Amino acid sequence: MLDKTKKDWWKSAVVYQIYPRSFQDTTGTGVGDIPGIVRRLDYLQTLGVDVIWLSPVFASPQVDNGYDISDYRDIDPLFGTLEDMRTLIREGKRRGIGIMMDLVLNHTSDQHRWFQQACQSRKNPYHDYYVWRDGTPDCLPNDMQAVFGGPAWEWVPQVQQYYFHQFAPQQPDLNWENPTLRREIYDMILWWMDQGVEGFRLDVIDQIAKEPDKKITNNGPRLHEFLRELSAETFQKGCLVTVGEAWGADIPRAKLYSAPDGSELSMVFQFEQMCLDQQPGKEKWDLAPLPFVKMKQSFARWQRELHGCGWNSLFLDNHDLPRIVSRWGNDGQYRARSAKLLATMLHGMQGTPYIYQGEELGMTNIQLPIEQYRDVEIQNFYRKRMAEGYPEAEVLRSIYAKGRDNARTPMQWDDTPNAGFTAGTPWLPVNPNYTTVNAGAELADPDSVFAYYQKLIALRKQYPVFVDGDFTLLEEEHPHLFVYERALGAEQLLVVCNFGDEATPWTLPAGWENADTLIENLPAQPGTLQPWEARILLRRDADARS
Ligand code: TEU
Repeated sequence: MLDKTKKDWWKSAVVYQIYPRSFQDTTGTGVGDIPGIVRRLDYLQTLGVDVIWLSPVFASPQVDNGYDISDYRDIDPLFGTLEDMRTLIREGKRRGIGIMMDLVLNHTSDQHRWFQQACQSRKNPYHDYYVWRDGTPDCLPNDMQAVFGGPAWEWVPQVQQYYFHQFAPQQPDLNWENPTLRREIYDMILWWMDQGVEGFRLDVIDQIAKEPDKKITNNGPRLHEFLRELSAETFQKGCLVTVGEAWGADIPRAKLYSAPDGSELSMVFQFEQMCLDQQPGKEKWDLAPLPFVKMKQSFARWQRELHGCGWNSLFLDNHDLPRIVSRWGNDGQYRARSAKLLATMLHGMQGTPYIYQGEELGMTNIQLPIEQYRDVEIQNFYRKRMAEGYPEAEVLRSIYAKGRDNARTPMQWDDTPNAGFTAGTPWLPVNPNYTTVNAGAELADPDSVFAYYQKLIALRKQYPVFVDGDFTLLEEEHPHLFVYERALGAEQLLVVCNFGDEATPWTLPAGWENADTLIENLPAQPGTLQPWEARILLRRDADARS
C-alpha cells in the first residue's frame, strides 16, 4: 500500500476510472450503482490500483450522464445514497484504494437550486452565480456555439436575459468572477474532504475563467489566479491528488498547472496526442489516420519538458474517448497483443497512469443502430450532419470511430447474460464480444490482458526508474517502432513497441544484450519484432559494461 501521507504520493500511484453507470448494477435497474462498485473492490485490489476516479455520482437529472450536477452534496438515487458513498470510501481505504470525486465546477445542471433562484429575478443573490447577457429573444449576444451543438446562449423570459452555456442548454456556466460563488464551491470541496475522499478530478477546469464577450472559453486571463485560490483554500489543506481536465493545455500551461510547489493541481489531462487522428482544424468526427511519428514525438516532448518541473498524467482511454485498442491497435486478429502493446507504451513513461474500466480487459468499440445510442453528443452530431446533407454511412462511420458510447457500454464481467453487469435491461447494450472478452475469463488466464496490466502496475511499484527516470526517444523517425529509454542513475529501462500488423527487422541497441526482460507480450525472436510485439528491458550500468 502507498503511504498517502507522503507529499506527492500520487507520483507512484495508478488510477482506475469508473464510469458508475456502466460498472456494476446490483438492483436490476440496468444502471450501475455504488454498492456495485463496493462489490468489485476486491477485483480492483487484485489489479493493484491505488485510486478510483469516479465519474460523477452527484444528484443530477442525467442530461449529460451526471456531468450536469443539481446538488454537489448529495448522491443521485440512481447510484445509491450518501451512506453508500461513505461505505465505498471506507471499504476502499481498507484496501488501499482512495476515491477521487469528479467535480464539475464550470457549470451546474439547470435544475440546481442556484440556477432555479437565478432565473427568478436579476436581483436574486444567486443571479450572479451564472453568466448573463442582455439581448432580445431574436438577437443573441453573439454567435458562440456550444460544444454539444447549437448556440451557447439561452433566453430566459422571466429576467429578459440570456445565460451562457458551453455545453448543453441544461448545463448553465457558473460565473467564477463572483467571490461568493467561489466560497460556496470551496466549502463544498472541504466538506467532501471531511468525508474522506483522497482526490478530485476537475471537469473542463480550463474553461472556468471564460470571457464570452471576447469569445474566450478556455485559458481565460484569470484562470491560474482562480486555480491558485481554489488550491490554497481547499486541496492544500490535505494531502490530495488532483487532476484537471484541460483540452486547452499546452506544455507551458501544463507546467503551471502541475508546478512542483503544489500551488495549483497535481497534474492535468492534456489532449495533444488524442487530437492527432482528426483532420487539422476540424472536429473530432472528421477522421484522419493516426500520424504515428508525430504521436510518439508528441509524447516524447511532454515527457522531456515536464521532467523535473511538472507532472504528466498518462491515459489513452476515458469515458469520452473511443476504446484505444479499436482506435490505435488492432481489435481483430491482434486484439489482446495490441492492447498489451498500448499498455506497455504508456505505462513505461513518466507520469501517473490512468486505466479506464475495461481497458485492462482489452474491451473494444461497438457499432449500434443510431436509435440505440444514448449520448447527447452523438445524437446532436447525427441530427446536425444529416441536416447538412452528409451521407448517412459517413456520419455513422464517424460515430463508430469516435462516439463516446464506445467507452460507455457495460463492463464485461463474465459470460453470463448481460456480461454479469445487470439482471435487468442494460441502459446501453453490452458489447456482443463479452462471451470471450470478460473479466472472469481473463482472471483465469495468466496470459490475459488483465494479467499483463497487473504486472505493469506491480513493476511501477518495484522499480523507481518507472516513476522518476528521465526519457529519451530512440528511432525518432521510424514509421512503426516506438522505442524509448528511461534512466535513473544506474537503473535503465528500454521500452520497445512494434506498432502494426507487420513484422519489423530490428536488433537491440548496443549495451542492451544482457539486460533482463521485465515484461513482454510474446517471446522474443532475434533480429525481428513480430506484429504488435512489445517488451520492457531493465539493465543496471554494470550490465552495460559486461
Ligand atoms: O468533457 C469536456 C469536453 O469538452 C467534452 O465535451 C469533449 O470535448 C467531448 O467529449 C469530446 O467529444 C467533460 C466531460 O468529460 C464530459 O463527459 C462532459 O460531457 C463535459 O465535460 C461536460 O461536462
